[in-house]
Amino acid sequence: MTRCLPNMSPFAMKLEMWLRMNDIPHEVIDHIGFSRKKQSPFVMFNEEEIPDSNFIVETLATYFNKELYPSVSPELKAVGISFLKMVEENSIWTIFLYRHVHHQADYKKYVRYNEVDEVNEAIGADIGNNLKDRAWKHGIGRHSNEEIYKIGCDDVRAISNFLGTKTYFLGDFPTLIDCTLFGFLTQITCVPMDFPMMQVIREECPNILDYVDRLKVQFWPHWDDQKI
Ligand SMILES: N[C@@H](CCC(=O)N[C@@H](CS)C(=O)NCC(=O)O)C(=O)O
Repeated sequence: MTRCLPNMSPFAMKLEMWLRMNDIPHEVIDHIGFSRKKQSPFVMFNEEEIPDSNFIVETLATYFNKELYPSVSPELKAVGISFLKMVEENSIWTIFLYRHVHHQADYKKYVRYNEVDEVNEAIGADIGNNLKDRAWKHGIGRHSNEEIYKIGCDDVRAISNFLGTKTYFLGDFPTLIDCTLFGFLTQITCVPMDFPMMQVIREECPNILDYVDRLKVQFWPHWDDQKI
């Protein structure tokens, strides 16, 4: 198996990035399991389980007196929230479908759920079937593969166009949307599968590669030691 990322969950990557960005002490537990809402990530905080990356950051932001969108205007905050919803409710499906459903065999090179080969295989197939079913109910699963990738590529172009030459997505200060984007984009840029979205990034959106690198260098200095 080739290790390429600290975590193969974009939502866990987003959460860890936010904790790092805000200097909140934490310990990452390598745990294949779900919260009471049957999703990951979740945190144990003051002996209480908090599921869902957005509810987690809201709870911790209140407790540690942090702002999710510090130093930005209400208009820019609205843009940040809109892109966050686009990525988390729409773009993310295009990666999940590409790797877990359309290219399950290839994806096995980069992720391992269990030491036992047969169990690993069965979990991978289960995740693929579950995602296919959920994608159909969401609606995106009703499109052809090409249409799904077009949706992903268009979202990537929108991210690149809005980012432009700015340091962070909303300007001079890092905010929650940078964490969501980092979690999403690294699943494409760091996993050497032939994502159509990666082709767009390479050919049309070099600013995305610089942006991801910038965030990595600033907030994740020991990245190479933490790839799983
Ligand atoms: N809104 C949730 C989404 C989390 C999510 O979709 N996590 C994925 C793993 S990356 C998951 O648990 N999928 C299993 C499922 O939804 O059944 C959050 O922000 O934490």
